[in-house]
Amino acid sequence: MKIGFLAMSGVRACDPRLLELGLTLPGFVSRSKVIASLPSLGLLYLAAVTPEHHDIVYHDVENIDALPDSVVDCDLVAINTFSAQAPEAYAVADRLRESGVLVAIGGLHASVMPKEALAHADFVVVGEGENTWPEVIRAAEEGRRGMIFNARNFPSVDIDKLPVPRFDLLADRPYNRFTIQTSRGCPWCCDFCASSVMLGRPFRQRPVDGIIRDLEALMAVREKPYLEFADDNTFANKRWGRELCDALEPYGLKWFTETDLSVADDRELLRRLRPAGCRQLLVGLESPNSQALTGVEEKFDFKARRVTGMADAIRRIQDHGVTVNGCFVLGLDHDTVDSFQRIRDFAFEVPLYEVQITVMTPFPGTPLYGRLEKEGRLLYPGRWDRCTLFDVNFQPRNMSVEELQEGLYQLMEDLYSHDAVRSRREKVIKRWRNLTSLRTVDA
Ligand code: B12
Ligand code: SF4
Repeated sequence: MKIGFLAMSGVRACDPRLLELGLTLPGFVSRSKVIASLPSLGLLYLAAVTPEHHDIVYHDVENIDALPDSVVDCDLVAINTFSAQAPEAYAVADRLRESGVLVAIGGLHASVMPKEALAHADFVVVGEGENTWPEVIRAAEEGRRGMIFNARNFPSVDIDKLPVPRFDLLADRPYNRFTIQTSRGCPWCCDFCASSVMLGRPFRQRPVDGIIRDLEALMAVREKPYLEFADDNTFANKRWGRELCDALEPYGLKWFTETDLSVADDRELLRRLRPAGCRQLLVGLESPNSQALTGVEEKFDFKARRVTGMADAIRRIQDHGVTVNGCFVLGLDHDTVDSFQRIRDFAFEVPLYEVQITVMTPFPGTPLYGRLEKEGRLLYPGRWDRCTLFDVNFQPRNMSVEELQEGLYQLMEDLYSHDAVRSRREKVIKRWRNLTSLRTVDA
């Protein structure tokens, strides 16, 4: 069979004002451009477990009206879904099926809405795909259709034995960044988290030599790739994190990843990050107000407990030559209209080199979604295209929808304007110039 792997690229937002703002705000646009050009690692893993006798093609599309012929003439096409692009994924799937192509849909959204997805596909996969995908192919070959495969009914994916993602399929593609995965899931349990609650139980880290094997495979395709780790929380385990840094250092690459604030507790790990190539850590701070965070992380109230000392922890990380991209969620249940000002002040006072603000988003399948649904606070149930992290989809508890939207616009202008970005960054660099070890380095 000829098998296609189809990823949707690009960032999404429905609100036209946001799109308009995004086009003019450099801090926002530069990050959007970067992330819009990442390949789909999930599909590259599926390609890697596809039996060798099949022909395979990988494509990503931003404009779903322009499907390449090499996809349309496939026998079977695998499509990945995030909630925000699920309607587009379904539209593409419908079109492919009309042309006689078999379609398999998987990924985060299909994993929580499998019946919905099955209306647009011949096969739907719930959960991780490495062990289920070969079965889907077999079913396609045997003429079976209309099936939901649940990874729970297959042996669980052994993270120590992940195949090398098929980076070779990207050889002629214009990506500027590439993802590698070092771990799956996260030890924490935030009620709004759409990734680790669905696919990440339990939290698993890969052996370091497996990560290096993948890196070398990637470097055979792109000599000096800029890496983003497609992880939820890379440095949850500090000892393993130090080992990973030691192994990465000789490659002289630059990379970015996501982790929690506890990375700042381990000075030895901090010392190894920059030499290993780490240039930025994205950290979910969510709010500078511990009351707003109470209960958000459901196991140990980890996030609320980290608010004291948050600013110092960020400075400690940045003082090791690694910038912090601090992420804040707007519209938490304890947030009021005053919360926007607190975030703005915090970002400039620390200062944070980079800031990301998103709106609290009830993704289907999360505890947050269930709670807001019960409380009758979902404004657009089923409008998955609005699950962008930027569009307001729920009734906030302590402000109106309009106040939340206005707060987002204003904060975007305040944090992402040329002057704001330059001022925060210059302060970080100035601090570096006073540190002997960082006197000559750049971000
Ligand atoms: C890298 C990344 C991106 C890249 C994606 C590149 C690409 N073309 O795929 C970029 C930067 C483009 C991106 C964009 C967006 N992202 Co993003 N992103 C991630 C991140 C950090 C890692 C994803 C990843 O590579 N995972 C590793 C791979 C191995 O896992 P996987 O993709 O889930 O695939 C496995 C299974 O799902 C399954 N599978 C997947 N597809 C299929 C298909 C078939 C047929 C089968 C059998 C199996 C299968 O098998 C795979 C292997 O086990 C996640 C966080 C996370 N941990 O998932 C957020 C995340 C997926 N992103 C998110 C969001 C909200 C977005 C945006 C909507 C933001 C925006 N406003 O634009 C956009 C969506 C735009 C779009 N194009 O769809 C949310 C999605 C929540 C949800 N339920 O939808 C996440 C979970 C972040 C978060 N915590 O909120 N993102
Ligand atoms: S810390 Fe981040 S990745 Fe981990 S559960 Fe919370 S939101 Fe998800």
